Formats: sequence, structure tokens, C-alpha cells
Amino acid sequence: MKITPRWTRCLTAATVLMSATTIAVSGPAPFASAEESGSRTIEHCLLNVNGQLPTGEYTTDPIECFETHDEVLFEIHGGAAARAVIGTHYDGLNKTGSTLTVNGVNCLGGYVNLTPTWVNRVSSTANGCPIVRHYNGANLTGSSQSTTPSSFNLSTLNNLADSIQYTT
Ligand SMILES: [Ca+2]
Repeated sequence: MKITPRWTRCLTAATVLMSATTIAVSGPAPFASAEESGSRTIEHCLLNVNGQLPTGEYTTDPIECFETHDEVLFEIHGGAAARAVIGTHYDGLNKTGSTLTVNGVNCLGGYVNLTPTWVNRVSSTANGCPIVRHYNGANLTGSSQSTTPSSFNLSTLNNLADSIQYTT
């Protein structure tokens, strides 16, 4: 079930997933419950790149969050455009906890400024690009730390990243 607004697509994804897995779940409430909005439960969010500014910053659709990572992948692969996950960022070390999946188009150095709910939070990253660079400041400023497919935990930048670049 999607956690943030834009319920129409949520209902579609949830309905398909529920029918596929035959999990008995009551219909989603029209608003997030107090439990969902008041505590930091694990959530799985999607940032869908829809363009790029001359500065290199990616523009994105509004962040969408779901209860499962499978729902994020369903959103990506159910979309019309051919896209790819350029990075999945995790709240916890060793790729655990809540996730932020960035759905982009290439690894040519574009970047995102993290949304308020994900600033100073990323602790590990599953690279979709060969190098994913995490910066302490917005717009690729301040100190940085890269992750690679084999080195996915942040140390000096743990819980500090404000912007993230996807490159080779
Ligand atoms: Ca964290």
C-alpha cells in the first residue's frame, strides 16, 4: 500500500499485487493512519527522474512511498518509458531498512537533491551506476563519499548526504 498521496496509482498497484499474492488485506484508508505518519516505520520510496536541468540536477516526479520494495519495482516496470534503477539508497547499513529507489535514464553524472524525508538519512546504497557519489551539501557541495557495487556502506557520509550523483 502506498504511504503518501496519489492514491489512484496506489490502488492499481496494490490491487494487482494483492491479487497476485492472494494476501488478504483490507482496502487502504483514504488517508495515512496515525501509525504510518507518526512513527518512522519502514517505507519504500520511489523518485522517478523526469528531466534534467542545465546544472545536471535531475527533476523528478513527487516522491512516492510504498509498504514494500516490490511495489516500487512494480511502479517502475509497469511504467511506459524504458528506464533503469540508477541507485537504491537505504536508511540502514548493509542495505537494510527503508529504501529510496531512484529511477533514471543513464549514469552520465546527473544528480538529485534529496527530499526532506531523505536528507541526512542514507547509510548504504545499492549502485545502479558504477559510481554513486554522496555529498554532504545540496547541489554536490561539501565533502563526498562514493559507493560502488562492492563497497556499499557509507562511513564518513553516513546519515549526512543531501545530494547524490550517478556516474561512471
Ligand atoms: Ca540512516
